[in-house]
Amino acid sequence: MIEKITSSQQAMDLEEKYGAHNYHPLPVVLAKGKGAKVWDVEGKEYFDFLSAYSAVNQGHCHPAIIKAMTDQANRLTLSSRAFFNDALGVWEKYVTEYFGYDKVLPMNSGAEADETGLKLARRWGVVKKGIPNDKVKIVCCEGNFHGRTITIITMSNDPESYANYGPMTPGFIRIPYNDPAALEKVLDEQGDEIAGFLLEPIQGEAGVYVPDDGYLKKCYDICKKHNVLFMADEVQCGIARTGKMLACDHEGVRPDILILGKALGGGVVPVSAVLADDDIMLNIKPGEHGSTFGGNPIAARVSIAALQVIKDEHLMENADRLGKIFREEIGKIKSPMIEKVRGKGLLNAVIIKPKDGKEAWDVCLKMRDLGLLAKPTHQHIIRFAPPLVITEAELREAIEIIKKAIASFE
Ligand code: IF1
Repeated sequence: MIEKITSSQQAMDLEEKYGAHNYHPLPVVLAKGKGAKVWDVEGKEYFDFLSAYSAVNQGHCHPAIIKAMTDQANRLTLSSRAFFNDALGVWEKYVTEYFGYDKVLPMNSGAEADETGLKLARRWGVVKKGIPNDKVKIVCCEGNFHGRTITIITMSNDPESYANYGPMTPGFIRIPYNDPAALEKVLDEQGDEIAGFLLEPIQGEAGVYVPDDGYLKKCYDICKKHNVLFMADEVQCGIARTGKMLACDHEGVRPDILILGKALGGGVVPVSAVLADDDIMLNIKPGEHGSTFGGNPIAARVSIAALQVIKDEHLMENADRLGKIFREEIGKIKSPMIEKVRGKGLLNAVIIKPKDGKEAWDVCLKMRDLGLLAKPTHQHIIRFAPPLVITEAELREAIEIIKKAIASFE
């Protein structure tokens, strides 16, 4: 029997009883979304300040993206890569010109794109740099988040990600983030066996950790000196989120391997991708990598629309301008609970100092009651990342809600 949801509680009860308990969601049940707003089952309106972890940069149910999906869905949804289809090549040309690379490899989730990036780097290291196949290594960073597969959690130093999942994958070296000297040291010592350096230009899950100015460029130059690929995971901080098309653009760095996901599909269907030039991309030969849905016609058409919206609606500029207002206004809040606000563009976070036993989770519950949805990462940090289509008026209204929520704990 297919249940009809008539209350939020009913929906939460179903998930509790029948769903795996692999999340601890904020107690709110979304039923509708439009632009920067969402509504729950009872019709209460909220500002969405998570944007599905930056997958909904273009706003909920953007008409142009939905139209691209429905038009294609009524023609051909999936061909698999066993055959060609009349949408993938169009997307491949569009997206490689959009970001300036020779080739693109389409996947679905961000984790799959990161795994693909790791395979491309290792393959390049073995066949082009001449690293022995059983010795090839990748350098990654403390505090990273690149997804949830067993190889990816191997890179993690967060027990919530890696603990008790059995043996990890060999071939990874982790160094401190925001520390070019640490990269220089490991490449000086082991560079001959290192194929790539993988990092998030801004660490999202770690709590919107923005590295020092110049960090990306210094690391890029160190990688070039040691013939190591610079690999940027822009799954969360890419696609205009930080006020530039890519977070690497703030420093004029062009990654050798660019990893995209989330808003690449406009928050409508899963679309992820790896972009690279021929010298890296063409080392994977036909039949050596792929996925059932990777590059499907709906994903291709939706992604073109999703990327076009970013340009047509000047969402980079909007993110840059409104992000500055957000950090300035939140920075003015006089409260012992506000320890720090940090971020770039509309990827921001506020570090909450607990007060009288109340912490970030309680602030998020209060903001929910007042009509704004956000969620803590790592207990004391609240990430604030609204859709990039938010208007200045909506942003200022949302800031007032944040102020009111904080004031309620005074
Ligand atoms: C969860 C975190 C954010 C990502 C970066 C790759 C991926 C992600 C930089 C993998 C995904 C999501 C996953 C989701 C919650 C969310 C998250 F808290 F997990 F870490 F945003 F910070 N690279 N991040 O941020 O992409 O396979 O999920 O499509 O797993 O709880 P995915």
